[in-house]
Amino acid sequence: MPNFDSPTLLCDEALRDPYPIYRRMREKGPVYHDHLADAWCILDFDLVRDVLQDSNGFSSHHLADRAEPVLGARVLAQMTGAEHDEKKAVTMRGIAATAMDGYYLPAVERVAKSLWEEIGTTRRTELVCDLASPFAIEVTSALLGIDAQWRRKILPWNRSVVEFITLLQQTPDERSRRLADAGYFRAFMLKLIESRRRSPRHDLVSYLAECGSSAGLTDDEIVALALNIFLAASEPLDKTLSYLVHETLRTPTLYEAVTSDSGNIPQMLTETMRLHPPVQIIPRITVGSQDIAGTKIPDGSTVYCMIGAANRDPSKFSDPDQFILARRENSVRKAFSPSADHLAFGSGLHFCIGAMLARRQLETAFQASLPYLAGWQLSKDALVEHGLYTRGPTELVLEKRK
Ligand code: 2IO
Repeated sequence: MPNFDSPTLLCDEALRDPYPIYRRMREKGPVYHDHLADAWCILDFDLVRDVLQDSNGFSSHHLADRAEPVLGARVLAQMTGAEHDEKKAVTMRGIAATAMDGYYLPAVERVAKSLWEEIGTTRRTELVCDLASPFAIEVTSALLGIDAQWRRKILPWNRSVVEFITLLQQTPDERSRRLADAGYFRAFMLKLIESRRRSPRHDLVSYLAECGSSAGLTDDEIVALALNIFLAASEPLDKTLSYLVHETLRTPTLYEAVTSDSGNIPQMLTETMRLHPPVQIIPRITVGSQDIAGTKIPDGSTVYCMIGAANRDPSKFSDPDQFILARRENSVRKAFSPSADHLAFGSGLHFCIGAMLARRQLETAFQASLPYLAGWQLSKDALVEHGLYTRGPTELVLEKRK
C-alpha cells in the first residue's frame, strides 16, 4: 500500500521547487523509491554518475515509449556498440562542420544583439519571452537550416514533442494531440531533408541528408535525429541563458567579475550549469536486478538519475546551494567534457553531444548581453521557475535603471 505522506515527484510542489523534495527524499537514504511515480530516485552525486556510466546494467529502453512514438525512429541515446559509435560520429562531425565554421557564432551574436536592441525601446521586459526563447529558437533553426518563415509553424509542434517526452503525467487527450503534432513535425522535416538533398546548403540538415545515409542512417532516423537535435538544443538553451542573466543581475560582484574580465564567463556558465541544470531527470531501466548502495532494485525498474540533487550533493560541493564563481570542485577546464565535475550533461556513453555547442552559443550570447545588462535591474519577485524533468525560468522581469 503506497504511503502518500512520503515525498513524491508527482505533485505541484515538485514543479514549483523540487529541491526541498530532493532533501526529504535524501533523508530516507541515497536511493528513494517514489511509489506514485514508480521510480527509484538516485540522489547522490557518485551514485548517479555510477548509474550513468554503467550502460549495460542501466539501459535507455524507456525511450522506446517516451521518445520513439513522437520522434518516429530510434535515436542515439537508445543505441549502443558499433551502431551507436558510427551514427554518433557522423552527427558530431555535422555539428562541428555547421556550428564551428566561423560564420555560425557571429550569427548567434547578431541574434542576441538584435533582440536586446528591440528590448531597449521599452522600460520593462519579460526576458524569457523577449530574449531567451526567441534566441533559442532562432539559433537552433539556423543551425539545422530551418528558414525563418517556418519557425512559427514548427514551434507548437516542437512544444508537443518536448511535452510528450518530458511530462511525467499526461491525459489520453493530451497524448493524442501531441502525437498528432509530432506527425506534422516529422512530415515537415522529411520534406526539408528531401529538399536539402536535392539542393544542399551549409546547414546541419543538409549535412545529415547527405552524409547520414552513408553512415547507415535511414531517412526515418535522420528525421528522428533532426527532431531530437532541435528539442535538445533549444529546450535547455533559453533556460540557461535566463539563469545566467538572473545570477548576474542578482549579485553585483558577479556582474563586476564578468564585465571586468571576460575570462570569467566560462566559469560563470560552469557554475550556472551545476546550480541550475535544465535537465533534472535522466531515466534509466535496470537490466537484471541491480544493487545500488545496498538497495536491491528489480529487473526492468525505472531509475531516475536526479541531476539537480546530485549537482547539490553536500558531500561533493561545499555550501552546495550557493553560486560560487571559480569553485575548485567545479573545474571549468573539464566542465563541458565527459569528465565534468557536474552532471548537467550526463555522463558515460550518452554524454551530451551538444555540450561544446551549448558552451559556444551561451558564451557568445552572454558576452553580447553584458553591455545591455548595465541599463537594467531585476524587478521585485523577478524570477518564476517551473518544471521538473526540464526546469527553468518561465518569467524573468527586468526594469530600466533609474
Ligand atoms: C530527447 C530531454 C531536452 C537528448 C531524448 C530522446 C534524448 C536526450 C536528454 C537531453 C535533453 C532533452 N535526452 N537530450 O535528456 O537528446
